[in-house]
Amino acid sequence: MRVDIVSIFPEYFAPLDLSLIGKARANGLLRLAVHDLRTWTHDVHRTVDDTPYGGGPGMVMRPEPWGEALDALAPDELSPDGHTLPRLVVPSPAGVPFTQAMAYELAAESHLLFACGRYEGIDQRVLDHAATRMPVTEVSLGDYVLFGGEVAVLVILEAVTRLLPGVLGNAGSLDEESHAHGLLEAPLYTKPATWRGLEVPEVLRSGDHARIARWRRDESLRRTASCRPDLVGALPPESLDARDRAA
Ligand code: 6GU
Repeated sequence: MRVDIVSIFPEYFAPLDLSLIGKARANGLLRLAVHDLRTWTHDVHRTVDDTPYGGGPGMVMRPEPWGEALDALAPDELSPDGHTLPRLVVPSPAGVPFTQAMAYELAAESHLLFACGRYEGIDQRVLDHAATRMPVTEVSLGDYVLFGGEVAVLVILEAVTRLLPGVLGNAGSLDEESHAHGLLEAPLYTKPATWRGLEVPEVLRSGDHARIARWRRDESLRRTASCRPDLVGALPPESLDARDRAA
């Protein structure tokens, strides 16, 4: 997968050299480039913002540098390597909620282009114009406000990269984890069997795989009902059996 990120703070993305994302980059599963938006300014002050039309607090990102950045990174002409237009992803507290389902959707794209807004946001015409040429998705991490899109891109990219084929050593972990089946994962334990007087649940040491699966299912439901009742409500009815309902 190819990923381009445009930001006025390219330094925010230093952690993308680390750990499993760094490894995915090193072995070519992820082709990532970070671009400074100010590359596409032409005044001595390299201005990217101005006051909002209609008044109000703060500043808005001017459309011209963004227009040039998107022209450069998503050119209309087909390049020699036969590329297709990217999907433009714009982090914004006003976007659609980012979910594991959307992470899978983005992981299936061949090219993502992230536009990181700062200040109050980007001039709307940038997104409207881009949408005439490529798919555009405004994405929110949740119901709170960040300074800008940079940290959101780190989150989204981590969720997406671990779904790329070949990135996770054990792809089975994708099937067991929280949100894989609309439920939160059951609690986990490792050795020692007793620690500070606390025991690992006996069932997990029983070797009875059917009992263990049933225990995990019950704990998963219990935890989800407690932390995320909204998720239990959203489960398809056929995904709950009689034992689930009793538990
Ligand atoms: Cl994606 N961006 C910003 N700036 N704030 C947010 C967000 C995104 N998601 C929640 N708050």
